[in-house]
Amino acid sequence: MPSDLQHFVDRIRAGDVRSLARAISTIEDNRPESRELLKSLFNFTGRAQVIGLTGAPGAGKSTLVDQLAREYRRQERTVGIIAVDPTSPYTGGAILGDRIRMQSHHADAGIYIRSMATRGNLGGLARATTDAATVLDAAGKDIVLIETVGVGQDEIDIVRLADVTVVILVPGMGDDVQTIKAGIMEIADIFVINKSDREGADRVEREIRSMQSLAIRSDKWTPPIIKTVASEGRGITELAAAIVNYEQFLQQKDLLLKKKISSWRERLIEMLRDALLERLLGERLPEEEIARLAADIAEHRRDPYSLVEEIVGSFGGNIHHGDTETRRQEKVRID
Ligand SMILES: Nc1nc2c(ncn2[C@@H]2O[C@H](COP(=O)(O)OP(=O)(O)OP(=O)(O)O)[C@@H](O)[C@H]2O)c(=O)[nH]1
Ligand SMILES: [Mg+2]
Repeated sequence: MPSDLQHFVDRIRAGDVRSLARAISTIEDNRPESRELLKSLFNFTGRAQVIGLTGAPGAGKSTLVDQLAREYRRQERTVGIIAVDPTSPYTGGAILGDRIRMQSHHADAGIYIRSMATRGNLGGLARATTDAATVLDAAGKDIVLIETVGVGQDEIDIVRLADVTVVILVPGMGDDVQTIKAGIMEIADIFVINKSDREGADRVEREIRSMQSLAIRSDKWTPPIIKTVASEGRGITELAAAIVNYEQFLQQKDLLLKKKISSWRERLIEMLRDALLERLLGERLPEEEIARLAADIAEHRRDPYSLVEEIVGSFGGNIHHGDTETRRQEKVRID
């Protein structure tokens, strides 16, 4: 390993705040050096407990994350927080509020807070967030909390990769449970009804219960429902205890490793898809070629089904050093 990379890795492992910031920016921008970095960091990961928290805009996620972080600090555990910026513009004010609220931890070296920009490239967000969690894990954070707004598939993908997924609902949003995307209800290991100081918390609880009675999870876990008032710090110890319970359940049943294997399976497929596509587009099919093929299809000179078969079929093992002869043959096959 080059000595500057070694030094960078050492700084990150020591939890140096500026190195963490730089590492995550490199990942966020998907710069090539981020891969070398992640390769070196991977050996030092696998210790942190990653907790994903998701819910509708304004549900109180940041307030809850903030309180949970306090709770973990009381238990003398170090915490990394990744707040994935919501894309919806109307939550802009709340984000600013987050930053100010979260400043209260600023003096505490045991907490590192980072927000991830969506950068308009949603596909890369799940990758960037999980890789950022890897960095915080390598930095020795005991707990990594990831906050996302549960509005899109990408956000669901992010929290699904966490060890524990907390779905936050609030009372008073009409037929809340029914209108919340089915996908987000299914990923909950723990439900939180935040803003339980408001009317209707019991009704939300009943709705979750009736929904749960319809679908039994394959691991037989029944997600508990925890009522919180995050703004007053109520219900936070109960939530922390529910997280411990779930962890213990996973351990007893030997499910933690299974869960990790299944999420790595998904991540691996995603990484392969990205890498193969990048290579395919970069080496074989430049933008003009894609445009030309697309025009061929649009004008019915070619059918897309055989085209894809041909391209994928030609994408063999000689990607690295495909000689001109092979390339020419492949070109003939494609044209
Ligand atoms: N009444 C009440 N208000 C709360 C509670 N928890 C949070 N809030 C308030 O709800 C508002 C939104 O809280 P946030 O923590 O910013 O919510 P969020 O889900 O992170 O919001 P986005 O990140 O913008 O989606 C703030 O004004 C909080 O003070 C609660 O338990 N009860
Ligand atoms: Mg927030």
